[in-house]
Amino acid sequence: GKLVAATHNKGKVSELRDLFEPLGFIVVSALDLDLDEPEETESTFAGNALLKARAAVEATGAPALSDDSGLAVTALGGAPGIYSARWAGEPRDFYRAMEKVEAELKDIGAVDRSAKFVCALAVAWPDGSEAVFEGEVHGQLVWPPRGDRGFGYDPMFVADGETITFGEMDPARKHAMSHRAAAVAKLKAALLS
Ligand code: ITT
Repeated sequence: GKLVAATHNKGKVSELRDLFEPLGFIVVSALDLDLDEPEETESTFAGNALLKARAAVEATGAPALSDDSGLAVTALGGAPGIYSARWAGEPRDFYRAMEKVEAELKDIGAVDRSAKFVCALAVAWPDGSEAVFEGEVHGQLVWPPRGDRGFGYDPMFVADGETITFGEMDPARKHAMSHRAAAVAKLKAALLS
């Protein structure tokens, strides 16, 4: 069936397509449909994901899938967290956002460079039912950033057990280990149970 990817982020649309089309869904994005972007007023990834999925169901009448995600840096108390997109400013410049992470780590003389990506995936159906699933991937931040694949903070993130950044990694490999993949695995398990 048709599934609306309730996101305006091209990197997410392409990852959600890769992850859901093999399951038989036709993924149409909020960009394709020119949907309004709801204001993210909740204080958690899960809350914002549900808010975006509900808004897309209301606008389209079709089932919707949303993704709220971000980078949580241990030494920065979990920042930028739910504000990860906003740290890039307007128009979005993720090099600047990565520089800001690095500058804040430098300011506090952080030795701990651990971080995690978090992804909350929400599904909402026209009958009002909904569900949300969270996934994480832990790693270390490197400077300078490396690689031009992926999106967002990928060029400064090396997942535990890896030597290259998500920005250098083959997308299929990133999809097999990412926070988004972990959330998708939970979602699949729930939908198929
Ligand atoms: P939508 O709300 O329209 O989905 P957005 O980009 O505003 O798009 P978020 O509010 O969830 O989405 O912000 C997520 C940010 O976290 C995203 O812009 C990236 O900077 C970062 N992020 C999330 N997943 C990532 C990934 O797999 N790799 C790198 N950065 C990621």
